[in-house]
Amino acid sequence: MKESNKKISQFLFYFLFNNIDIILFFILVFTKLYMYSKSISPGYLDRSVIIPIIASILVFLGISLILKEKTRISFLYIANIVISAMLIADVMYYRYFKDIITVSSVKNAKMLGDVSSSVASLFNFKDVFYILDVFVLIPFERMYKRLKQNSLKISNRIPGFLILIALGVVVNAGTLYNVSKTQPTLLTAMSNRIYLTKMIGNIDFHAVDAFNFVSTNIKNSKKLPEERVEKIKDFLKQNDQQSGQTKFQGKYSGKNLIVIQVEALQQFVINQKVNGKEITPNLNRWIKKSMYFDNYYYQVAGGTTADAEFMSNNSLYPAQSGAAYYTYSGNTYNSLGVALKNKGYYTAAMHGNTEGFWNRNVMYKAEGFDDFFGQHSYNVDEIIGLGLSDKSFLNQSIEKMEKFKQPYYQFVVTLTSHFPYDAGSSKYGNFDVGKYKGTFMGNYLQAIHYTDEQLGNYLDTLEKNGTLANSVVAIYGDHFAIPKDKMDQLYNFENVDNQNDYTWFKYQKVPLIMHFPDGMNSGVIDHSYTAQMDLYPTLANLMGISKQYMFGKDMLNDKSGKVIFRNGSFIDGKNLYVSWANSYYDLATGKPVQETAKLKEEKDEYTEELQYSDDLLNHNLLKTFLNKE
Ligand code: GP9
Ligand code: MN
Repeated sequence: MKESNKKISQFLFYFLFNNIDIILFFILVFTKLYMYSKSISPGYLDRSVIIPIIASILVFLGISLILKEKTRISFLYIANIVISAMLIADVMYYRYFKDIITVSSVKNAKMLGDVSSSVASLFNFKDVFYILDVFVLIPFERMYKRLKQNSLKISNRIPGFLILIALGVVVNAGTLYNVSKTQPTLLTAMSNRIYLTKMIGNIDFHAVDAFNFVSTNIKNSKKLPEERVEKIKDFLKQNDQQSGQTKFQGKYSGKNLIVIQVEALQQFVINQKVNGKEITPNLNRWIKKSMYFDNYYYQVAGGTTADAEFMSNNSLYPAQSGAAYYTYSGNTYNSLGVALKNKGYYTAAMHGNTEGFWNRNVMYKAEGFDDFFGQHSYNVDEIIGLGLSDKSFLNQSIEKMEKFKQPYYQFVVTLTSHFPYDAGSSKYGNFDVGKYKGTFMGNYLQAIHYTDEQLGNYLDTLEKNGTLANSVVAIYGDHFAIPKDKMDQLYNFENVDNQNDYTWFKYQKVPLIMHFPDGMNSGVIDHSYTAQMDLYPTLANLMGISKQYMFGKDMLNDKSGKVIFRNGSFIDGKNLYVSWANSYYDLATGKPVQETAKLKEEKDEYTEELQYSDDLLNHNLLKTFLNKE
């Protein structure tokens, strides 16, 4: 008995002695990663993150097991240093941006001026705990390496290596698969990095981010043949002069420009009633004093809100997958902000959510904004849903713009009418939607009614204080509010029986309202087919900027009705092509149309146009084009 006890304790001693580096690494790194996950989840931490945390540690341990013992000790020690340093950087970045560091944000560090200048002030004494062990362990690491022999042969090291790596990889892949099933675009578009990190842990997040970065770079590393570059340039040159007309050119040169992108503002709510009351009484009122485009389509893809911003400010198609705001944030742009800045404008972007959401903190710099007023720049005194309420946000924005140097370009992105439409279900939703109360549709109507009221106040104040007499204003919705899986509620609300792809498309419009200082085209409703890609060329013409390298059209001069969607669907002014069904409809009657040689040609041409935009983004061609001028 005694003998066996002795044997057990001997075994334990040797086991501990032989593996203490592994055990310590596991305990320390797990504690740090878990501490970090807790720190970015001030409200509630989903404990299931423990699984990917452990799985990612297993991968490190697996790699270490293939190494000779002395090397293994060094490897684990250095890995601990690297992970600790990464966590400290992440903790500090989170403190400022409420977001996670990405490879592209580091690469574009110059764009993060405001945070790099205050690194010291972001450091908190508590952060020392993430790295304290590294110093404490210095003598231990040295001594242990001296005592330890490189006794294990490679054949003895392989099994442990294989088992741990396989376990780590399989469990991690499972976690990522689950995320991609519930939120298909989250891993590639990385819209909400905090949420993603809370689900998959810090190490997995950085691995996915690095993977995205490397794969985009590999994809784009092949140089584009010179002829292709020239072809794209020629196409854009021709497209820029497409209409051959220059009506209203420079008409508002020197005026301020205010662009308001409204969250989930779909067109069907405009001039529509529920329970006998107007849903958007304020926008309806302003439409009468403005020019209104009632066939304006949203063209967003994987980047939703960010895509709407991207198109409106650049007239470039959204990325083929993911979000251009993330994947192409290191590119050079000829944005509205850049062009107006070159004309001596002050440029500011404003949004009541955390700065890092949709990578805005990086992208706004690339798009030529002098300042980005995100959540940090506001007094966050009222939160609804994702962030600062539109009411507080717009009121504070007025105070800020009063201090702007004129002329200015102000780009405002609202937030409260975002799904899950909390403005509707909360105390703010006092709008009586009758029988729709408590439904998805009812909540949306209440939320958009709330935002309409805030926009009304905003515009009324700007009118009273004289701003509008000196400014061009454009207001549009970013994308759908009612997703496809809730289309029954939409059709029911709109009393639609004929439910086909044509009908679905008819409802994928957002309003575009343009208000001019001299009341030009006030009350005019333009029915031509237009879309988000067309905003920049139209504004460029009005503000006296040359239309250059834009895929969209100037809506006031080009009535071709051409609209191309990211999935290959298109409108050519007469027909609608639905790419997923490979079918055509007559736009006026809604009747199906057979493919003709001309339609086929158009289809190929428009597919090519999307590829031009992809090539331009993948190879940062605007940098080349602009440098050559
Ligand atoms: C968040 C907001 C929402 O800041 O813009 O983006 P969305 O989920 O609508 O794409
Ligand atoms: Mn949105």
